[in-house]
Amino acid sequence: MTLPTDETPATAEDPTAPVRFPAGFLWGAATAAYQIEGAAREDGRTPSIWDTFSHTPGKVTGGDTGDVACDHYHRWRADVALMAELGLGAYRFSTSWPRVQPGGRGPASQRGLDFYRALTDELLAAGITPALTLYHWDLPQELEDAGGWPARETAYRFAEYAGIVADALGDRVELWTTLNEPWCSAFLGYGSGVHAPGRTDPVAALRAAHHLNLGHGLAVQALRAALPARARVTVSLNPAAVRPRTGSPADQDAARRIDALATRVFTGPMLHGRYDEDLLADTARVTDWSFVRDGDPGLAGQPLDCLCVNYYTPTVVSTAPEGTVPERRDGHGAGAHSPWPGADRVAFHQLPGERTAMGWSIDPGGLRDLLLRFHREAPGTPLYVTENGAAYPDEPDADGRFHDPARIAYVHRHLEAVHEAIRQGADVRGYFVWSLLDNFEWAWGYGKRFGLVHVDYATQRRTPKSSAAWYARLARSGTLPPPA
Ligand code: IFM
Repeated sequence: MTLPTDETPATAEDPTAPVRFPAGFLWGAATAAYQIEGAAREDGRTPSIWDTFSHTPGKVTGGDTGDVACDHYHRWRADVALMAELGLGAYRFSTSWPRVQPGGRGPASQRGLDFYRALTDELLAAGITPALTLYHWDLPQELEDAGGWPARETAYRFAEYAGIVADALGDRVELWTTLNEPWCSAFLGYGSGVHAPGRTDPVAALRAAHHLNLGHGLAVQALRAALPARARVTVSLNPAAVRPRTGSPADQDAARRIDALATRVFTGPMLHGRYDEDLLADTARVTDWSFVRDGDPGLAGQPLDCLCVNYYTPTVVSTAPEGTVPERRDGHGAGAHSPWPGADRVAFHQLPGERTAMGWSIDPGGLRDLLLRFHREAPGTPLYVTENGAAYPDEPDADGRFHDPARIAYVHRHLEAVHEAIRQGADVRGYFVWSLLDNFEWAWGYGKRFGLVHVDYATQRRTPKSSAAWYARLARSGTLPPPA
């Protein structure tokens, strides 16, 4: 009999074997500027749409804002030290557009750029690879006042900002992401209105989606012009793992329509330089798409060095009768305004079984399927999981420690799914847990905790949870132990 060794790759048939990830696999954690930085009015930073939105009564649970958040703007050095203790190989963060380019036009703020220079230098000194996202939802308010993402001009402004950041940090950052989850920016920001800027106009949502695609393409061009050849340029999408509730043709058609609006509206232009005919037909009664100019989809389809997937929960759909109240796909339940223009007769469902504190059902197979889909759609392109994680209530024990076995189990199961995708041929190069720290969870405020590290917002004390120690062991060994 041959006993498995540490070198033996785990197989689907042998669930007890340790799961070993490829050499060089990047183990990271992710955050975003508005969710952690605070210092909202310091050093020349001007308001973003999230400052305006969070200060509007009724928009964010508890009236929470990102004014202080995790105070990372002042505590970044200690936070990097914490990352080093956790043995992280990489740290994904975003630059705040209104901190770098106040008002979204004109000259850069040297103080803003200095902050990110110091942060990236500290990361590099600690042996942690910086992974920079240019846009994680904090559009300068002035650009929203001028029309926001539904306006074509915003795409050009975004490319200018991308060039500014690349000029300043191109010598020290290799991994560059243009947009984070443009679906949320377009459809939650301008469709259902549960995210900033809170508009509820289906045409604006589709216009925003197009200008995010265009802005991505223009930004890739600006990055290529400014960055050294070794830099890698990518985008972080949150494609939906859509499951029809039954095999009926009607449910399958509901799944097709949601797949078009959740995923192909971005992967069409970005990967293939086109909008799919069925998407255009499904949305024809909302808009004729005349805001798309000749050549735009091709411009959006710039070659990318890798592709990034963010995944939390599956999207289970069925067809529904006319007048069904639409789902918002953000844990906020049903609402008056749909983030799905042209797909109103669709009902959304959770899977039976366990859910996270967001109310999201757990289906690691969705992550595997999305990685394999991107592997098929963009053959030869390396893939990263740039967000995956879970919110849980995380109460301290009598000694003030945070035990979070449910989060460990969640990440464990999703990493098994990543490994399964690798086994089936996907070239997955890294995984970033969401999130390093508990932080401002958008319309949910501070009530939802995703961090490996607990943050006491009254004192800003950071306390690593047991998931942090577990993840640190994983990052050091590259091997997922059998489930506890
Ligand atoms: O906190 C967010 C993050 O900003 C974007 N992706 C999903 C996370 C959890 O909701």
